[in-house]
Amino acid sequence: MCCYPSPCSPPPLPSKLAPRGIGNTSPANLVKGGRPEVVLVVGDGVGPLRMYEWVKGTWRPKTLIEHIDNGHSLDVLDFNGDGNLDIFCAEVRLNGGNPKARAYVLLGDGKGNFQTTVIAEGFGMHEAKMADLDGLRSSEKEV
Ligand SMILES: [Ca+2]
Ligand SMILES: [Ca+2]
Repeated sequence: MCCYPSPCSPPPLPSKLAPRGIGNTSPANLVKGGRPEVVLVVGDGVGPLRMYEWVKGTWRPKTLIEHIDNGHSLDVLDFNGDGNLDIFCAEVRLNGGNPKARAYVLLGDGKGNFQTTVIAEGFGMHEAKMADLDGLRSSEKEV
């Protein structure tokens, strides 16, 4: 298992790769093997949800969702219990802004590919996390 900082951890992302505004970050081994990947989303602003993979000495970006509006919630866990890490991301709906705020679950295949599902729309979340509330290895939404 690699944890930053350690000899097997890649260096921090260059600031030019980070999204503008206050962003949420989640490092995790979304592509099995190798070093952990980093998932970034803009917290205060509009921008993409991206995963960065360390490949041949550089961070390779992959856009997972092009448009996220104030993505204040970001979490990585195995949502469906298949052994591959998944991503949860949700937008803010503050004071009536962003009336179609969405929450997403991206089911990973352990190879860097994801199946994206909108699990809620018009229901804003702030700093929401996913948790297994019943111990059955499936995650329920905790807000
Ligand atoms: Ca990896
Ligand atoms: Ca999974």
